[in-house]
Amino acid sequence: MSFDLSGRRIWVAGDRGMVGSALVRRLAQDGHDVLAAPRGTLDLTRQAEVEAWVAANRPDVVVIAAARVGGIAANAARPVDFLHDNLLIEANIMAAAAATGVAKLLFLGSSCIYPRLAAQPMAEEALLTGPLEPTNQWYAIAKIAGIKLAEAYRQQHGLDFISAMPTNLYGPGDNYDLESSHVIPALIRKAVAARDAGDAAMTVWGSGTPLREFMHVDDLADALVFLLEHYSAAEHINVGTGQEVTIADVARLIGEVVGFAGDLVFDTSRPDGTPRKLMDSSRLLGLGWRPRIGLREGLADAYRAFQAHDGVRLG
Ligand code: GFB
Repeated sequence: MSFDLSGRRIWVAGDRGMVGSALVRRLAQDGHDVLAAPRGTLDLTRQAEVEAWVAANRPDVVVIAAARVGGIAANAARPVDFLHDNLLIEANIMAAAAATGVAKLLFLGSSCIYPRLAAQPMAEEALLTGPLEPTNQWYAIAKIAGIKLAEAYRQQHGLDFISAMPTNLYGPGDNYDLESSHVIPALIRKAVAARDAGDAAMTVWGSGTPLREFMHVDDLADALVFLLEHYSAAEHINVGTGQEVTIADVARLIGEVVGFAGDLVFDTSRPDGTPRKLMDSSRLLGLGWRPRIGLREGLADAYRAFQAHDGVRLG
């Protein structure tokens, strides 16, 4: 299938976030303009505001890149925000998009939708086959509801709503707040601080043994454009690199990238989360898409963005 984005009115909800801004950059490379609500003018958790904005701006294509997101500690600290706000954001946007009759909608989930102990690598069929990882179950339940809601709109109203499940992401525009961020921005910031202070060691949460699959957000943005153009099916589709690394190894690599040669100290009072989270992205690869940015190169770019304060949020 081929869907032409040229001349479409494209709305990237969440265009100021790490994923949304990367997608806007990628769409601009192909010459596409995107609609954007001026900062502070649209609260996506308010149904009436979302309906009014969509009715006034009449997008043809909608990407739901807006979400309450955060790392392992933020998920544990703010379960209501992660469940309630994400349910409202996705439900409001899909309802408004359906009411105005968009040609295509792409919903974004996360690899944490899969069961904690799912067989690895995790294929799309692993959804709802077992219990979730407790540290991010609130976010996962909201994202599973979003996948099912998109599927329901396809089934009941015949709309071209699709869902993509990215693996763990990092890159320019990330959140670097040490308590609420994901692991890569936290460790870049900690490694830079330890290097500058001449510290002998830096602290890494948990045991260092969990495995994660990381993707640079520019690769994700490229995959999302590919999916808008080439994917139309009820089933969600995984977006990963197929490469996994332990937290200890990614911490060492970050040390190398930023020039911190000290030791790692593992703080096991902090949670590990799910032991392993590798996605099976063979469905996407089978359609012909490939990631391009290796982990070392991607980390160097994230460090560059951090140093340049390029979209960096320090909390
Ligand atoms: O990236 P992260 O917070 O999220 O943590 P998850 C990944 C791993 O890195 C965990 C360890 O084992 C952490 O204990 N880690 C080590 C650290 N040092 C640090 C640190 O300084 N900060 C952080 N944050 N982690 C998230 C979910 O799970 O993944 C979200 O909570 C979402 O809902 C996201 O799905 C993609 O990979 O464990």
